[in-house]
Amino acid sequence: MPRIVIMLAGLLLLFAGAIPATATGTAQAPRVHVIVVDKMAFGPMPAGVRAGDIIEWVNHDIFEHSATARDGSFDVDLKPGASVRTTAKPGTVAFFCKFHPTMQATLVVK
Ligand SMILES: [Cu+2]
Repeated sequence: MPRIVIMLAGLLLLFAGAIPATATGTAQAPRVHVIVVDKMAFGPMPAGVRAGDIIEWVNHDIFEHSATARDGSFDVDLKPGASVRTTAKPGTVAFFCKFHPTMQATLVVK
């Protein structure tokens, strides 16, 4: 009898801990979004990026590139084959490559 009471109490504690995180959605872990740079262009922009998520910039080209925000919020140098991680800040940010200014894209972070 005491054993089953302890088990039930344990189950209740488990559920009590789990419900607030899933119900409010505030405890979501940061996600990683990959942006590939290849053939002198930024690949498709990830959808659903939230503030605090990780952006992983991956350069598949044989040239050095950068991802340089026009508002100065990030400036990532990408050697050939390199990958660099940054943390997403909220906003809509246009960015370009310092070495090839015609390479441009816009990242949306909610
Ligand atoms: Cu470039």
